[in-house]
Order: sequence, then structure tokens, then C-alpha cells
Amino acid sequence: MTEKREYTLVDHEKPYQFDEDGLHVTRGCAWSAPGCHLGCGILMYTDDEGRLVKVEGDPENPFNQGRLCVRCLDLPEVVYSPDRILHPLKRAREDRGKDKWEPIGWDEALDEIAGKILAAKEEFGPESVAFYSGTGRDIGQYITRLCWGFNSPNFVFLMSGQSCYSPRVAGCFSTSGSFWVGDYSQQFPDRYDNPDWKRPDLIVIWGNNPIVSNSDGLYGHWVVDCLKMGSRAIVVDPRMIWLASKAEHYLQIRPGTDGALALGIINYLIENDLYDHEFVSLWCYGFEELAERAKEYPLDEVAKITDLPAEDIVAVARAIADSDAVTLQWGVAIDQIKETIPTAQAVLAIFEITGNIGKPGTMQQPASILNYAAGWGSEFLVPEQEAKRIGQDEHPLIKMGFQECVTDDYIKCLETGKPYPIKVAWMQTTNPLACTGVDAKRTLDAHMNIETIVYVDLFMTPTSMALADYFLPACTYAERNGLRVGDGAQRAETINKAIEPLGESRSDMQICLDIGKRISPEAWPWDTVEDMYSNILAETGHTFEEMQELAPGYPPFEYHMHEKGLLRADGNVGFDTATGRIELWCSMYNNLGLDPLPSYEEPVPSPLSTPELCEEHPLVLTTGARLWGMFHSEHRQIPRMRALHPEPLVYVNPKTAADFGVKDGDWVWVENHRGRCKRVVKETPIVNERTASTDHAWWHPEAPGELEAGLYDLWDLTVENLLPYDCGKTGFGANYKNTICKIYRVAEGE
Ligand SMILES: Nc1nc2c(c(=O)[nH]1)N[C@H]1C(S)=C(S)[C@@H](COP(=O)(O)OP(=O)(O)OC[C@H]3O[C@@H](n4cnc5c(=O)[nH]c(N)nc54)[C@H](O)[C@@H]3O)O[C@H]1N2
Ligand SMILES: Nc1nc2c(c(=O)[nH]1)N[C@H]1C(S)=C(S)[C@@H](COP(=O)(O)OP(=O)(O)OC[C@H]3O[C@@H](n4cnc5c(=O)[nH]c(N)nc54)[C@H](O)[C@@H]3O)O[C@H]1N2
Ligand code: SF4
Ligand SMILES: [Mo]
Repeated sequence: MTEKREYTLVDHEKPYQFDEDGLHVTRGCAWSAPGCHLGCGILMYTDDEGRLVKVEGDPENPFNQGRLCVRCLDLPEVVYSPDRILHPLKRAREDRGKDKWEPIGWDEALDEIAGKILAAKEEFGPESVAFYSGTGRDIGQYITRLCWGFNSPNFVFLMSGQSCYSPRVAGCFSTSGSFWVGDYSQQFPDRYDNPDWKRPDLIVIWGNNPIVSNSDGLYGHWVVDCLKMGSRAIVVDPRMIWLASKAEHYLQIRPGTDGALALGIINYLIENDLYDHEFVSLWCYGFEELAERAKEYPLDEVAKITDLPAEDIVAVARAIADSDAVTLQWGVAIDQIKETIPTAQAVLAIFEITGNIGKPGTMQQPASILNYAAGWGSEFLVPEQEAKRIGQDEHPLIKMGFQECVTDDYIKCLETGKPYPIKVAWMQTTNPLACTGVDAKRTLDAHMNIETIVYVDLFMTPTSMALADYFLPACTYAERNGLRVGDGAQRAETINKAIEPLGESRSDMQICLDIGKRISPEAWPWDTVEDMYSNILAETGHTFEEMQELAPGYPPFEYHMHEKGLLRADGNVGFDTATGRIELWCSMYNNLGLDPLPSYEEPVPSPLSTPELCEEHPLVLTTGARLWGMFHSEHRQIPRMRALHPEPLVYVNPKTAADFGVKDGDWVWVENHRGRCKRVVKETPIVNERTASTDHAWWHPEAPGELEAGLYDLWDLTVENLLPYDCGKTGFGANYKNTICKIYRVAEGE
């Protein structure tokens, strides 16, 4: 029996479905598909024929307060896209890469797939079946349940070094026992009116572009709201993003050198006695050791490494020290550095030694929905099976409660069949060839060794066309019920079905329940997905059907949790680490043979580590900065979103363009020592003369799809041609956001 907790509910004037101006309205929350992380409050309008005709933000929802971005406003175009796959498909293994799909019924497809999964288990063990997911969808916890329920330890997020979010989460948990997020009063339904909340004085936006990406549970407009109310901002980013134009200080850092900057700031704070003595002496462990390490990063040295003026670094350090409540708004750029763990450790330490933890307006551990936080379904994975997770012997940090296998070791496993073969891959919500994985050719060849690949998506993608044997069509969130209980701002939200699923498409959760019942029925006891949702919601004291009317529900949240004994299982004050303190010197890293202190390692390649390569490829290249109308590899086939960004761009300073003899609008090759991809030049002053930035995840859904015909132009367009599988020492992190390049015009006919 799950213990109940008191949830605060939001008052609604109307039931969750009502009529307005001749249309039917369904209130709910947005999540995936199409992709996003957040779950904003949404109103979906349908007509008498049951068609979705328009979408608006729900003004009653405290999370987004009526606001929506373009991708949600454009939902009907995704729902009714003629490119959607609406029937299950099957193809013979020898026809991979060819457009030779045959329709198959759901039951037949699921029975065949289950047969293959159970046969692999019989002969090679459950570990020979891998379950893949992409980024932060509401289906995530059901895919992990499929994996664990089947007793496979191999849950795969196929980014080199799992370089999204997990590194920051792992870094925070290892050193402080919690994950910290900026405080914009998101845990209170009355938001900015809540009397306990205090607006941050200073928001340090570091490697994150919140108003475009709305990442990790943060709604980017909260930052703007706070700025309007008087918060100041600092931006650390090689591109001068819009928020940089509103910031008090802007550091145009050389990509990949964030660790050096953070250690330089720490050193300055300590040398000038600008840290919080009381917080450090009461709550931190290893301060002396940190101070000693930071001495290796004097200002002049750090200025040279980071390509920043020393006085700007000083100004930033002083602004942080002089402000009462500072919040760190960090992003995926920290994860996409090969030595991400020591980088995250250094960045976080700035905010720890200045006491910006637990107080209103600083960094908080959000309240969590317990069933979800505890790893729903993880109890099915027995220790002998967990011990077989790929990569954990090579990279033992993954053992410390982190759930994905180490991608770089997993790719080797596919290539060599060692320590054991992977026979079946279940891929749901991910596009490894075009997006998650680096080195697209290697990713393709490695996956060709898997006997059966099942792919669940809404659209045919480069990955499904090249590799899948079965294609199972999922539907959008408008076509089904669901839950949002995920990361970031914690609240229980329901996703409410507004229209019938198109064609034979099904909800992702229904697909998991259907296959789960066939391969591990003990883990899937429910008759309907709604019963399953009620199980997750048990602690709210309400069923799913009740919550459809009542959501969102907010679990209890408190400040100063470390002072109240709320962070540790033993109920003692302090943090959930071996020493009970925030470990600036980390005992977990030390026990695993890793450096217990933060450090900086120069990326390879780079102007400092490989000057000879940089003679030929003089620009530092960062990749994948988010686009308004596109979520990773999605939306290329959605006309309005494509119109916002018709082709992949490389952003260079006008001076750089002139140096390379190219101009705005030219098609160019962006090339390094590993490979190249085609881009259109965008001249812009937002990057400096030494840096270029380019989009990721490009393909042309309109181009010929067969492997032999170019796989939707993937080989020409993917920036992953320039990036290797090469994770950090801990198994976390890879250099997605820093390599080198040159650019030159695409020859006629190329
Ligand atoms: N070079 C470079 N590469 C990067 C990055 C970068 O910054 N630079 N960023 C990386 C990051 S941080 C991430 S998280 C990965 C993301 O990688 P992915 O998660 O793989 O990316 P997406 O293209 O969003 O989604 C993959 C597929 O999922 C489908 N999909 C979306 N929602 C749903 C759903 O609800 N159900 C089902 N069944 N399918 C759905 C989409 O149609 C799409 O085909 O990419 C990474 N790749
Ligand atoms: N519209 C849209 N929203 C998205 C996504 C999407 O594809 N489209 N993807 C989602 C996903 S999975 C994620 S992980 C989040 C990511 O969300 P963000 O963290 O905002 O990710 P990015 O835009 O890739 O990078 C953030 C900023 O880091 C800067 N940057 C690049 N290299 C470096 C560096 O070396 N150091 C520093 N300090 N900064 C650097 C970039 O210029 C960029 O402005 O967004 C999510 N939201
Ligand atoms: S952040 Fe934007 S795209 Fe994501 S759910 Fe909210 S409105 Fe939709
Ligand atoms: Mo991500």
C-alpha cells in the first residue's frame, strides 16, 4: 500500500471537458509526441466531427499560465500530417534499408515480436534484449518497466556518454545526494504570489538557452518573468543568445572550457574570501582540498584557456558573491563535454560554497512523486541480472544507481558480441542514426548485427528505414490519455484524450502494456492503461479518472530540507552522502578510483590540444543549439515548423565568412578530420570569429529514403559524421558541443 500525501490541487471553473463557442474543449497537459519535456497546460478544441481544430494554453494552469510555444500551437499539423504511419508494418531482415514494408495486424505483430523476445531470453538470457528510449517522453517510465520487468539490465539511451541530463544528475547525486534545480516557485500552485518564495537576485544561465529549449522541467519564460520582476542575469555561452542581451554580464566562452572557468571562479572566490563561511563549515566536506585544487587555476591561465577577459571573470565571481539568492540555470552544454562529471562538480561547487542551496530563490531539490522517483518497476530487476549491465565494469560510476548502460561500451558490445550478444532491440521514441548517436555509419553497422529490431514511432525515420524489422505506429498526446509525473517541477498532471487515434495508431503506453503482458505478465497486471496510471498516482489518494478533473496536483514542498532532516533516509539533518555533507571532495569518486575533486581537461581536438589539426580546421565548432520550431530530428515534415527553419545552418561571424570566401545563404561543407556535413551559411555577430555553431539532427523526409538512395540525405546532412564515440573516464559525457572545423563551398553538382 502506498502511503498517501497531501497534494494541493488547482481550482477549475469547468470540468475537464466542456463546450465553448460551438467547439468541444478538452483541458489537459501537453507532452509527447511530438517531443517536448515539459507538459504545459493545454486546451484542445475539437469540432463535431471529432477533429482537432485548434490548441491554446490553459490560463488556469500554474505551470505555463496560458502560454504555449509554436510547436504546441501547431499540434493539429502534426496530428494530421500525411507522413504519419498509421498501420503496423513488417519487413524481412534481408530487406533492411529498402522500402519493402508489408502491413501486419497488431496482434500478429505483437505475438511475433514477443516470440522473438522470449526465444532470445531462452537461449541467451534476458540481457540479450535491449530497450531503447530517446529523450524525456512520458513513455520513459513504461519503457524502463518493460526492460526491468523482463529482467534485462540493458536500458539504452544511445548518446555517447549518455550526454544529456544524466551526467548532471549523476554529478549532483554523487557529491550531494540530491539533484538541484533553480527556484522559480514552480513547486507552488500560487507561484509568484507564494509568501515563502523569494525571487532569485541573480540567475546564472550557463550552457542553456531556456526560452527556446524549456529544458529539464523549466519553463523558460519563468526566467523572463523573474527578470521583469527585478532579477539580474549572467549568461555563459559561446553564442550571444537573446537572454545575453538582457544580462548584466555575458561570458562568450570557448566551447568545452567550462570546467576551467568554474575552477577559476572558485579560486577567485576563495582567495578573496568571498565564500559563505557558515554554509561551508556547517554543510560542506573537503573545502580545504577544493581550495588547494582551485589554486591550479589562476585567473590569467583561465582567461587564456576560456578565451575570456580576466576582468569579466572577476566581475561574474563578485556578482555571485554579492547576491543574496543566486540560482544556477545550467543546460546540456555541461553534459556534452567529455569530462562532464568533474565539470559539473566544479560548476555546482561555485553555488555550494556561496551557500546557494536550499534557501528560497536558490537551488532546490524538487518534491518527488514517490512511485516514479523510486524507479517504478525496478524491483523486478534481480541483482544477478543488474550486474550484467553493459559498461558497468569498465565505468563503475554507472553502478551507483544510474540506470542506463554505457553507450560507448554498448556499441562495442554490438560490434563484438562480447560480453554477450544483443539479439533483439526494442526502440521507442528514439532516432539513433539521425540524432542520439554520433558517428552515424558506425551506429548503422553496429546495429546491423542485431537480429530483430522493433521501432515504435509516428513517422518513418532514417533509423527505421535503415534498421527496423517491425514498425509499430504510436499516436500523439491528443489521441490518448497519459500522465506527467516526471522530472523538474514535480506535479501530477493528466494528459487527456481529445480525439480518437488516427488509423490503427496506438498510445505508447498501450503498446507497452500489450507487449509487457506477453513477455513479462507479472510486471503488467493491469487491464487498462488507466488502471496503470492510478497505480502511479496512488499516493495522491485519487484514481486517474478523478485526477483528470482535479489535476494538476502539487506534492508538499519545503525549503531548507537539509536543516530539517528531510534529505536523508535516517532522518538526520544534512545531505544524503557518506559524510552527511555536500562533498566538495567526493568520497564516492574516491572509492571508485576516480579523482575526488573537480578538474579541467582540455578537449581533444582543440586549438590548444591539437594545434596541428587546427591549422587545417581553424574554427571551434559547437553543435545542436536548439531551434524554436524543431525538437531534435522531429518536425522536418511539418510545413509551418519547417518554414521557420527550412535548411540546416552553420552560424559564423561575418568576418569568418569573408575569411573562408563564403557568404550568407551559400551551401557549404562543414568538415573536420573525421568527416563533413552540408550546411547553409548564416552570417551572424552572435558568434565570435573563432567559433562556429551548427544545427544537429537534420535529414530530409522529402528525399529518397532507401539506404542505397541516401537515407533521406542523412549522410550529407548529419553533423554526427564529425563526432566520435568517445565518453569521459566516468562513462558519462562526450564532446557533442566541441570539435573543430573548416568550411568551404559545396561544388556544383555535389
Ligand atoms: N550533435 C548533437 N547531437 C545531439 C544533440 C546535440 O546537442 N548535438 N543533443 C542530443 C540530446 S540532448 C538528445 S536528448 C538526443 C535526442 O535524441 P532523440 O530522443 O532520439 O530525438 P528526437 O528526434 O526528439 O526523437 C526521436 C524519435 O522519437 C519520435 N517520438 C517523439 N515523441 C514520441 C512519442 O511520444 N512516442 C513515440 N513512439 N515516438 C516519439 C520522433 O518522431 C523521432 O523520430 O539527441 C542528441 N543529439
Ligand atoms: N525547441 C527545442 N527544445 C528542446 C529541444 C529541441 O530539440 N528543440 N531539445 C530538448 C533536449 S533533449 C534538451 S537536452 C534541452 C537542452 O536545452 P539547452 O541546454 O538549452 O540546449 P542547447 O540549446 O543545445 O544549448 C544551450 C546553450 O549552450 C550553448 N553552448 C554550446 N556549447 C557550449 C559550451 O561549450 N559551453 C557553454 N557554456 N555553452 C555552450 C549553446 O550556444 C546554447 O545557447 O532542450 C530540450 N528542449
Ligand atoms: S514547452 Fe512549449 S512545446 Fe513544450 S509543452 Fe510547453 S508549450 Fe509545448
Ligand atoms: Mo537532451
